[in-house]
Amino acid sequence: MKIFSGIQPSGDLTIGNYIGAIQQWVEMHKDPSIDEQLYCIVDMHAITVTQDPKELRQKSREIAAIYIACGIDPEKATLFIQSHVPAHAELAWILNCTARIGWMNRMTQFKDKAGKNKENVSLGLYAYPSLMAADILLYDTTHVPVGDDQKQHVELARDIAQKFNHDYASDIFTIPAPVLRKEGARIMSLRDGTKKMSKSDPVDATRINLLDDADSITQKIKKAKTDSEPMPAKLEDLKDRPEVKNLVQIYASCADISMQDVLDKYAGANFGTFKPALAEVVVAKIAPIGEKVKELLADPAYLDDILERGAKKAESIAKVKLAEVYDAVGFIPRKG
Ligand code: ATP
Ligand code: LTN
Repeated sequence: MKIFSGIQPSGDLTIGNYIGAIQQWVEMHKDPSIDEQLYCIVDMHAITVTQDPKELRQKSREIAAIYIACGIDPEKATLFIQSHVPAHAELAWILNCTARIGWMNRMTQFKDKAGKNKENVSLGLYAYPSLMAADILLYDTTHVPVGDDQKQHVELARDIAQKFNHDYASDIFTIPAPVLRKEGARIMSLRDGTKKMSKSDPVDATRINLLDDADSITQKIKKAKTDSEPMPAKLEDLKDRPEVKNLVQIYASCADISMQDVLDKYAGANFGTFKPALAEVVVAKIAPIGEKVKELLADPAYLDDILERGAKKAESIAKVKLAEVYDAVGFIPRKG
């Protein structure tokens, strides 16, 4: 098994990114059937919407620190910055020529992000899924652990890989599969249980940031939308209570128990009891991450060294795959 995943260095990482993506990656460290794990900081994806260059640089290092603070071991996984390995952009161009416009038009994330502004967003935002396919396909990735919102993009990467292999009568690309958590693949906004919690939401109160302090976490949970019923006893009773379901989900993930375990503990309780208990488990999980990130950011040379080693390792794999692709499409190799 080969694993690849990534996060954009845009905005502050949320507990949704942690539960949906990073927590899965950390758990994968224990799986002996995994041969290779690569976790990328996808800065080239981030510039598909406007970014402040200074902030982008700072966030890219911060994400590296967050990966490590959350438990990703740089000795077990390759951590690197996407723009350090040019093969990603190079393969993305080739895949732009394999992917079909009709496939891109089906991507719901583009529709959501472009909204009514479709004519005025960047071409990069539209082409983004083929860059993501390049990220995945360069490394013979078999499994891509992501949150629910990225499933469609991984499925598109499969379609692109299959079409390329077919068009060039080759088996150059391994066909990847998305890996989603059974519970927690989609953490919702604290203010609207039908909307994904997102680091680019303009309202900070909708999310818990991984670098929030204990006070703001407690305040945000206190003000999170709920309803006037007490906590239910059965999972099916959460069906029409998306906000409550989301809080139970967050509790379960942070305390490492099932959602049913949470209900067994709090059935019949009101939110005056449940919310402070939830804040406590979230703070216990998140606060140490913030502390560790601060320590790591105080030593940029250490982080840069890990990222440089990661880029070298990633490049050595990516280069070989890109050369196979160039050969298959009919590009003449350079003499020297
Ligand atoms: P944005 O809203 O700015 O697009 P994002 O919060 O969705 O950002 P990404 O960089 O797009 O963050 O996502 C990184 C990873 O985190 C992906 O695997 C994505 O599926 C996962 N993820 C993001 N938000 C959530 C969420 N609310 N619940 C579960 N997983 C999530
Ligand atoms: N598009 C993803 C980030 C991403 C990614 C990837 C995830 C870019 N390349 C490759 C998994 C594999 C997002 O979360 N917005």
